[in-house]
Amino acid sequence: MSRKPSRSSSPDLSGKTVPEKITRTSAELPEEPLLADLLGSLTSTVSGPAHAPREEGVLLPDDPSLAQLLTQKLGSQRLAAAMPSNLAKPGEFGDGEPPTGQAIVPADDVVTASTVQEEVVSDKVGEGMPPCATNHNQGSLDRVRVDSAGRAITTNQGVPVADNQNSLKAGLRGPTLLEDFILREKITHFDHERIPERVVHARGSGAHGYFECHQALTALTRADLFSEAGKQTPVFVRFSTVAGERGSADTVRDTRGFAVKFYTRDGNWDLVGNNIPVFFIQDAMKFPDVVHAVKPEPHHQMPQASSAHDTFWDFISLMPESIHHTLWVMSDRGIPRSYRTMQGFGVNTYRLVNAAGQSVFVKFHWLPVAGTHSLCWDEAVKIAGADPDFHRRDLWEAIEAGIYPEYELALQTFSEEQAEHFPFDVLDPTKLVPEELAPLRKVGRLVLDRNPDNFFAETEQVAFCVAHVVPGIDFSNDPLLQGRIHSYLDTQLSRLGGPNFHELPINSPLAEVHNNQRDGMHRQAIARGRVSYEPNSLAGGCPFQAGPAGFMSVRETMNDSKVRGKPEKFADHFSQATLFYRSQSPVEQRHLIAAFRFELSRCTVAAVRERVVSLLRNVDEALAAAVAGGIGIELPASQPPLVRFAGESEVSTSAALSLFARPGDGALRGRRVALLAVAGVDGGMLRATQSALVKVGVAPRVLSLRLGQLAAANGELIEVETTLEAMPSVLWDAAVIFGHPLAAGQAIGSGQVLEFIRDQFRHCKPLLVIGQVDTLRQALGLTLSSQTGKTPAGVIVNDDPAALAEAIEAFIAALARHRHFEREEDPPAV
Ligand code: HDE
Repeated sequence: MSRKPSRSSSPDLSGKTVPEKITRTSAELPEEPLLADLLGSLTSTVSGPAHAPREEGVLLPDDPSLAQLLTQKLGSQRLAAAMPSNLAKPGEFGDGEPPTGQAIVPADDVVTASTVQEEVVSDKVGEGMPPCATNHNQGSLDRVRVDSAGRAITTNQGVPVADNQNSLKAGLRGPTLLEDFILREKITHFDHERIPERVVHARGSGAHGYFECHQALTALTRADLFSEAGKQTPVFVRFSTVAGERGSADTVRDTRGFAVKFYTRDGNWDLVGNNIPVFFIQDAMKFPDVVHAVKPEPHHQMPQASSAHDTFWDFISLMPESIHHTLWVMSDRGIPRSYRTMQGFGVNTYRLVNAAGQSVFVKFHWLPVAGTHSLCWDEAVKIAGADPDFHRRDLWEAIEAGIYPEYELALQTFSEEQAEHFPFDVLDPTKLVPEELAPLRKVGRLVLDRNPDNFFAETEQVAFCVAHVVPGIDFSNDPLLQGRIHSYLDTQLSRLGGPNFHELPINSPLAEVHNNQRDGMHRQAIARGRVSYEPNSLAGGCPFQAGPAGFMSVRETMNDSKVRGKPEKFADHFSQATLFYRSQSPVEQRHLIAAFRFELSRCTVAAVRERVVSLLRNVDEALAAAVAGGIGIELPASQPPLVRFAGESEVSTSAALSLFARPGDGALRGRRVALLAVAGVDGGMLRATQSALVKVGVAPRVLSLRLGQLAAANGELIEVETTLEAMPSVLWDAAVIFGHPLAAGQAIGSGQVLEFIRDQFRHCKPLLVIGQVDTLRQALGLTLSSQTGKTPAGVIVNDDPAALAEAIEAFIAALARHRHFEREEDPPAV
């Protein structure tokens, strides 16, 4: 039996050395004449030959177990004696910094062991005494990853299963026996495979990645992840919709969740944000109401994942503070093209705190490097049928293909004094801070470069919690944020079945976890020793209070009455809604109006529809008039606004609020382009187009009516990669149409081809028509000509093989613009 060397110092939570003044070892303490007493007490607890007679004095017995026991008992006495009082106690009073706790390292590791038989080694109990001061229940996910290559099936007890096809029966045609523990274990586990889905944000997709800090931000924050340029911190990100159930479609109109878990050296920080910078409500008290209003109506559980129903608009129209967020959801932000192309926002105001305890307010922003791009509503609806996993698939496929989604983290920081001069309250989550008042500062980048191994174990079981902050990040008094601090931890208790969800591998921090919390459902950590309280002397005071090295809340003077109410500035519900609407381009405004028209057309109660319009009159008269016209009603009187602040620093339009303000880096990686062809296609032109697109990072796929091979005009056989049935128009960003054979042959008569071309056109996607413009004319009923200049925006026609390269170049430029809304019509002619 070999002993491991004792520790010489005790690491604190972040691996730093504990300040010398509080680290003493009991070996340095004066010897005390306790052995004789000890041996006396041993004889009452230990039987066997090692009973040392009292008079034999202090010699350690030959029996190693007894020697261990003696060392433990003696060491324990000394450890306890080394702490004659609780030196930290006086520091608990007054409002100074919390003192660092006392920590005394025992002379021997066995002193704090649960059992002196810890030295016993086995495959199960391990290699004997563990390296102390560590929590082995944490670490990379490698420790729990399972692979069954070359393995036989076993039960959960590891018993090999001889027959995984048949249950145990009394005769081949007889009843199944209760004795069949293998069948019962398998079925029982299956019966319990589901856990409650999230109350909100049930539908989501996740990925691993890292955050890399651009420059040290130590003047602003002591948060470890911002401590030096180039520092990388592992992250897990989950994107989600809000209203729909776990199996609902991705492309519904909704706010999107953008939750990031940073596994920092000082513990986990969860930045649980959305793709919209403001929220519906101003106080946590109203969250259950807004969620109940938007969720399917309780009597018939309809509609799924949609706000287009009476209860939602009833609530919104009575809650004017919600109109700003509602405008954002009705804009194209509510139907993003991809998780890779949407912004993220922390929404609530937080604080950054530096090592000196000084703090500034901060708003967090995620800026997608690929730019902000959205879908068209008609397209989003059709995608929900064609591929309900559209966003999940896009994220997964992009990462698998090495096209790593990337976002810049930008901060808006401002002091309390600056905030006081803003015409809105920064504690009001229905307000944003215009970039004109506080510019964005890019401080790092988030890269998602690894798909999860297992959706349930990672994406479903990940538990984000607004209360997970680290030293250097703190809360503001935003009443919504304050409520969130409670809600997230609370919800995990029922969703993940108890208080130990932090031990699930995806949730466990990389930073060391040491505390006296014990037991509970599904406990995994095996805490060593008999001490589970603080202060203690029997474990040398450990784990001890970290003092100023730990998380310290920003010191804030409070001198006010206990009240329920809102600050006055919270009453301005419309200034920023107006700012948002007026900052949208005409195209975006059109889309927004159409979204209101659609949603309200689905409302069955006329008074609710009218009330929404009466609210919109306070935002913008033209908007209200357009929506009223869209649903066929007269303009109702406007709702009386409470107040409207138009302070000097308020901005009337903010370019950054338009989706078009951030087109991205123009890279085409990850765009889906269809090469629509039928037999007889010009093989040379198809190949030339294909390779030109591959060169710019697009993976074009040959699309036709049926799978198999196409015989090109030059005799070449071209593999069809997918079909119009499997991947209709809405699943592509752009298309190249090889016109001649389509026009000449039977294919153009196919409704699917016509529909494909029509939808590509209607959704304003780039189109390259090679060979025969008649194809388009037939499909769209439009007169097109490359010569007469009548070609609509984003449509490139090429009927001259010599000019193919030029046409492809123009198509690539059109693709980089994503959509060509100049050709959009409402209602659509095509
Ligand atoms: Fe959440 N929210 N929320 N929320 N939220 C949850 O926590 C809640 C709010 C957000 O991918 C729940 O684990 C309250 C704002 C995201 O797992 C729950 C209030 C913002 C996610 C909860 C809010 C969010 C959640 C449900 C008002 C944008 C999904 C399941 C006081 C900044 C995280 C869960 C994931 C999830 C409560 C308002 C974002 C019930 C009480 C504002 C992205 O705890």
